[in-house]
Amino acid sequence: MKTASPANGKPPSFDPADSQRIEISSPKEWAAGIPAVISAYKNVTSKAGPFKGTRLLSDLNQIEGFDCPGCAWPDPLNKRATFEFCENGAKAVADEATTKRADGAFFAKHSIRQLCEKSDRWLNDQGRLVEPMWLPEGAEHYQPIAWDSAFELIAKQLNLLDNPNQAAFYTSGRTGNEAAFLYQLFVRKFGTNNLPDCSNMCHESSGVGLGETIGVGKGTVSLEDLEQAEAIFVFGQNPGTNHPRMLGTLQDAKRNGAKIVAINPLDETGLKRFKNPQEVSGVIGNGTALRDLYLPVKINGDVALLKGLCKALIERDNKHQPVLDHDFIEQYCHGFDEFKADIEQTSWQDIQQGSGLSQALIEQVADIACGSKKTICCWAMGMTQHKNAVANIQLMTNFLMLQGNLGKPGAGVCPVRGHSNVQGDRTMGIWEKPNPEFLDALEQEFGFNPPRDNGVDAVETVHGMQQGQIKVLFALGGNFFRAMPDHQANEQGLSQCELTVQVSTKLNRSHLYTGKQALILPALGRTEIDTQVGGIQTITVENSMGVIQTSHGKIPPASDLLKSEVDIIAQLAHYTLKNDSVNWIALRDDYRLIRDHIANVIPGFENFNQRIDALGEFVLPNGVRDARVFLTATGKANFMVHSIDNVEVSEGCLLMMTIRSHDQFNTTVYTNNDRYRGVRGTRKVLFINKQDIAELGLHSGQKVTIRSHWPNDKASVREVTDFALVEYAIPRGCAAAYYPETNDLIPIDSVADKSNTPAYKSIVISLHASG
Ligand SMILES: Nc1nc2c(c(=O)[nH]1)N[C@H]1C(S)=C(S)[C@@H](COP(=O)(O)OP(=O)(O)OC[C@H]3O[C@@H](n4cnc5c(=O)[nH]c(N)nc54)[C@H](O)[C@@H]3O)O[C@H]1N2
Ligand SMILES: Nc1nc2c(c(=O)[nH]1)N[C@H]1C(S)=C(S)[C@@H](COP(=O)(O)OP(=O)(O)OC[C@H]3O[C@@H](n4cnc5c(=O)[nH]c(N)nc54)[C@H](O)[C@@H]3O)O[C@H]1N2
Ligand code: SF4
Ligand SMILES: [Mo]
Repeated sequence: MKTASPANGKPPSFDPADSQRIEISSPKEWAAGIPAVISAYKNVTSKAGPFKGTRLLSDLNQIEGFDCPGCAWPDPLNKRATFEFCENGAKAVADEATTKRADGAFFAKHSIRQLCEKSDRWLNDQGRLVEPMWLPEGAEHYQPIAWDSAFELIAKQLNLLDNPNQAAFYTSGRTGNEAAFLYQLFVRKFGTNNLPDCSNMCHESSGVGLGETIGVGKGTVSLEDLEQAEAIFVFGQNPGTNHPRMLGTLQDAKRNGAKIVAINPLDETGLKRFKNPQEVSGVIGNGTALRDLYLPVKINGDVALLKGLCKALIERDNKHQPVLDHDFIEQYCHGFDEFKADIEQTSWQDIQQGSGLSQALIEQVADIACGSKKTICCWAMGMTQHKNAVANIQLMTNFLMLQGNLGKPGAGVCPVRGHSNVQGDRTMGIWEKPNPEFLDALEQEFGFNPPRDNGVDAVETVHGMQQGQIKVLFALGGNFFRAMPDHQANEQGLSQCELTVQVSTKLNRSHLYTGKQALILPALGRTEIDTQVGGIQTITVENSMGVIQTSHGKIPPASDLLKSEVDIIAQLAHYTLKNDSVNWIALRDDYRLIRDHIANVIPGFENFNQRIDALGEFVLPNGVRDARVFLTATGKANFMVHSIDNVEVSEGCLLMMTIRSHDQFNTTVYTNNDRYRGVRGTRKVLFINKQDIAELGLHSGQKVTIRSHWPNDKASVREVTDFALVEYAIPRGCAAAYYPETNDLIPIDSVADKSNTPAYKSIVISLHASG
């Protein structure tokens, strides 16, 4: 029986020092400019030191440098500016290159119980993990362990299982292609498809939605397309914070005449005005106004809005205005008549009620769509983390199809990915539902029978652990415990596991909520030089637009004991799979050999090594983008019928979304500030409409308890306490708070239809005065 975790099963939500010094001011009217440059340099130089910090920034996103460990926004193809990074990329680099260390002495000093009391920010602030650590059953402290012993321990536990499906192998999206390919090969040779990943919490709804509609789960546009577009719709995305260099691309598009529409319950600063730090005018001038139109859609109101937008186009077309691309619909699409009939039957009243937007405003968006021959829809988590997220994605795609905006320059779908290699990990086969062609190719190349049954996704992993069906959780990066909803369900599941293993760079809460035994395996980060027997290694990643790029670590590793992710996986396989036909150690010694296998297995990677040797990057084929080929069941792009099923919010309740601040990377919290939204010193805030505050009999600044409501919830009460109300421009009935501190409010069963993504952005809450 493990006793280390705190008895109440609840991670402390916040810094004890938090909310002592709240400062609230108006949201900023422009993004980037000088404050972003200062913040970038301050971060790297203070954490990594002036010399190493400056060196790192000069290599960031350069062709011979390393790929930014931040988001998946692409770099310009075959050309780079001197400074090809943003403020938040610099923060991600600084966080990895920190000179602080969480070593054996640190763990000897702090028990698990004590560490559980610390905030996420404090944990991350302790610095890099530098030696393998082991938490024996019943122990209060992690203790150092030799690498060999760690591998032996894992191999023994894995081989003790009754069947391979009792283990699950999670991946976070920072893992490079070579490690990802090797990992899925090992997992499948071990005998399971249990490969949950952070995509399950992120763009899974995009993959599922696009797969059914256009036959490819990825975006269909390049940076050049965005620059050429005549209209760009940005749905449910906050690029000023989460993909900052996208603002530069939007600025280019705007200068070429594009109209930009922002669809978001919050009028996010980054989309208002951009001062490009790379331009003199961005430093001393007023910058560029980006969005032409802002639509304050209600949380979860996008299905209604999109149906309204399609209705406006169809109504105009019915009046013989040349609006729809009938040739495209005729030649390339399926299901138009049914779609059209459904849209015509949907009333403007339902559309207005469901979206919270007037018909007049939706007609204005339709004007922009009609004035454009090349339209792109971009989106991120505001669309994918709802119960009806797949409907969101499919209706966005259908809206584009009405005007033939797929598979032509300047037009298409653009899901903007999160982690720097989350898209590449999927391409490499990190997927619990692999397609048969991929498995066939794997079988052919490696001469084994890969398992054919689907494995578990992230939510199913928690269920599996709770039910005692999953006994080992191995995580390649990430912070599974903190990133997932419902800590109660998670802790219950994890504590029943025989073993949990985290391959990590920094300390986080997943190291504290563990199985009976736990291991921390410290890995090299993206910035660090990766030396193997065969010399210094290069890795590759795939950005959000299907471009494969190389990445070369530049600084010496934080410790001699660190291993690369490839090394860790290769040794894990070597120890676990006895007498295996694959020479794992040879693959570890020279990553080029892994790439040769990838070239043989995955379409689009032919001559992989040769191509990266020549140019350092190449573009993967994309049937929709390149030739309007739709690999769907009908062989065409499908129109999909969806009804407006808004989440039901009862009287006196609000619908809350969980969002990122400007100073965090997912569960890694850098500071308690959110510069653009005007919040300093605290993350314990709830953004809410002024009139809702008054109607609920509360007042601005007041501390409240937030309680969530879910039909037939297994937990008796889900609540977080002492949140300060911040009056904010947000539609009535809507509220917003930061992730991950509010993840406990979300039951594990609250998920998107079909994609099973946690509905992190549709939480029904009530507010209760504190004290
Ligand atoms: N600096 C930094 N960069 C990051 C990350 C980070 O944490 N920090 N995380 C990375 C990852 S993994 C990801 S997935 C991306 C996330 O990037 P984003 O998706 O931009 O991140 P979120 O903060 O979740 O923001 C979602 C946006 O959707 C809006 N929204 C919420 N609900 C709705 C809705 O119902 N409809 C509409 N139309 N909008 C809605 C919110 O107001 C918010 O602006 O960023 C990546 N990049
Ligand atoms: N409420 C709410 N919850 C959410 C979301 C939301 O919007 N709202 N968003 C969801 C989304 S989109 C995502 S993607 C998930 C994120 O889920 P994860 O990807 O699991 O979480 P991260 O916070 O990105 O993981 C951070 C940890 O990764 C490790 N790490 C960093 N770099 C490396 C590396 O190079 N190698 C290795 N091995 N480890 C490394 C560090 O130890 C660090 O502590 O969270 C999801 N959870
Ligand atoms: S936009 Fe994303 S990938 Fe580019 S520098 Fe910023 S954080 Fe890094
Ligand atoms: Mo993500």
